[in-house]
Amino acid sequence: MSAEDEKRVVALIDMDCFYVQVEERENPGNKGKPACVVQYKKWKGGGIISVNYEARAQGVTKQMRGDEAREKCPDCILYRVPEQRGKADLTRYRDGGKEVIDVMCSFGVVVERASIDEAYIDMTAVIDKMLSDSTATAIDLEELPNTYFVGWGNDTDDVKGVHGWLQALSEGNCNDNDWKLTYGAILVEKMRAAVYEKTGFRCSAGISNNKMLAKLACGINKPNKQTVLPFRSVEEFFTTFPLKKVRNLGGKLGLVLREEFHCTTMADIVKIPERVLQERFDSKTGTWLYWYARGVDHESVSSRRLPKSIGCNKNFTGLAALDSREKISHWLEELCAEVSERLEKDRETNNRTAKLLTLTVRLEGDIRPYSYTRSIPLTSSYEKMHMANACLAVISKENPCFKQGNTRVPVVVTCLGVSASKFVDQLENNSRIDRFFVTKNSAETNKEKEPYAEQEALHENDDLNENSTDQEDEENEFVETERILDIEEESITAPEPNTADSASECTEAEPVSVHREMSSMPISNQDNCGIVKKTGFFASRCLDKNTPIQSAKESVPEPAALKMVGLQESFSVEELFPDLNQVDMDTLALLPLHLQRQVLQAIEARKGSYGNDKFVVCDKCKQQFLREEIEEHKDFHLASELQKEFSAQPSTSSLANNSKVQTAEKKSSKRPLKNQKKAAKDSKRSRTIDSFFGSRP
Ligand code: TTP
Repeated sequence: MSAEDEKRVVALIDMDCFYVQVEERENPGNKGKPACVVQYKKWKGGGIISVNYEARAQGVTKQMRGDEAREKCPDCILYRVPEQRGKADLTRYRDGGKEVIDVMCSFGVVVERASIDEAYIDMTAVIDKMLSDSTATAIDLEELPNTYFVGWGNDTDDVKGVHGWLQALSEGNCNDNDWKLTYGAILVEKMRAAVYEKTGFRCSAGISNNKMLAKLACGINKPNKQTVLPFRSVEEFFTTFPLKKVRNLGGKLGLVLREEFHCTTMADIVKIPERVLQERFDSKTGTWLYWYARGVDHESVSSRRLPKSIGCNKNFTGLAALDSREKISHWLEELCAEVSERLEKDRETNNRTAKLLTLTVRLEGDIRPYSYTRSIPLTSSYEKMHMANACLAVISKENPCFKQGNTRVPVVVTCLGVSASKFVDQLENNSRIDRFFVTKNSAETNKEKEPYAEQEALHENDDLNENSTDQEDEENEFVETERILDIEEESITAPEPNTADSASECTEAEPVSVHREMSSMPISNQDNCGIVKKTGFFASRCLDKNTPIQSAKESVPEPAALKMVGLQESFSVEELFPDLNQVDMDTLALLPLHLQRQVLQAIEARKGSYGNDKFVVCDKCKQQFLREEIEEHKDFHLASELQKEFSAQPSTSSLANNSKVQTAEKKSSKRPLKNQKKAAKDSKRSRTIDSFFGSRP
């Protein structure tokens, strides 16, 4: 490990028996008594998902059912996870987790929420400041009341190792990193005390130089304790530490190491040459693993206090498996109703909007189960039926029986998951169009101001997890465990430090898993699903359908002073115009030419997808119109002709308006945006007059 690796001070803070603590806070009279939280109750008292330490002392474990817990410990209190819409309602646990995060954030450290009850903390800046201010002097033993030092304890007078450690510090037998970790430990003691004082919850922590070591250290001493893992103790510690308990090595990568290389501890991996690891995996993963086995992990703690995704899932085992379109549709609605509610609350509280919906489906398959994940762009509407219908459309597309209009599903669904992610700042989202029209300088400034963009790219399936105990559930029993977790990547590659992205990242434990990038169905554009079309920013600006679709050539040329921000790639035509049937031509004219062309092409393509008989060409203006709109449109021509006959003034056609716009623009090129808006307004006004005539042939 280089000095670079010792620069950071990182902690993982994990709540002790979290769900039980949340329940105990609601029922203070029960504190100190053995208790568990169970999910669902029909079969054998429900599945246990959290056990307090009093119950653990009496032999109760998470692997048991409620009834077994009572057999072991008759006094054991069984709290049940509340239910809503036939599934677990985790609101009170989520809210509890958020309270804890708020306390941590008040310490000025970088906080990355990793799951419902865990967060990584990077304290480097705060500690460096303490050390440079020389406020760091002698350390009092009382400042570390619950701290353990790995590799420094003994079985007799210094179990925690704190005496030995502090003595080494006072004798100068230490380096900068040792001081940093010690001050980190003091800070974490304070944070944990504050969490208890403000929320009433106890937690444990691990303190070291990186995420992997901090996580590992956290599990060593629980509950209500914290453990420092100094880098100098890592080598020895790894000689016995099982690799399957190490973050990122619990999945397939760990399996290969165990089965092919016969590694059981981290020290076993150290014996494998880097070249061999590179050959078996790939060059990047091999090198990463080589260093990881030596305690080196460069993954940074990214500032994130809000979850990267909001979602829920439900298992349907045995006879409860979904074997008809109706059942699937019903449960999609239930799941989407929950997600929708939580998204609305999130939008209100955190001023952000999700842009992607990820559907995960597990099927029972002919030979073995398999699952797939599909992503659907999400417009600003969180309406549950929009989402449910879009998901159903995806499932219908995947399932040939649905395509044939068959109501029976040949492959039954055993798990459904719906999760929204890719959050963007609400204000930013509302003014997406404005971002097309900024001057070059402000475009650059905007870019600098977008720390969110990086966070948007992150995606974590923290809501989608299922417990293996589900397999043993009885027929007709809907048993599930829903949990917000820092799910480990299952692929056999080195994890990308903080660049984990995309909805296709969804981790699936099933043998066959199909991942595809984006579905081609924007959520607000799925006519076959009966989705309300007027959604998104442009909905409020939609004009009457009589507006003929003009060619890009006729619209306002791109003013030289207006530059596209380097963000255009992130806007799809669907995002800009969720309903291509109702494109506002004034607004379209304000876009750069190449985008206008894209939109017009999309409109053309859309017409094609309707089938030719849906459209007819007006013999007067040669524009295409929906069949049902053509009569109304002909009235428009009739009215215009009448108007011409009665008036000596030239017609107020849209072409005339466009030329007005161009003239106005030439006159005052200094304020092109204002002029364009004004021109657009004029155009709108005159079209209203035309529409008036149009309605009176
Ligand atoms: P854990 O951190 O694994 O467990 P815990 O907090 O109950 O106990 P401790 O950390 O002290 O050992 O899980 C955090 C919460 O996640 C837990 O309180 C309940 C929930 N959970 C599930 O919903 N399903 C599960 O399968 C598990 C293991 C936990």
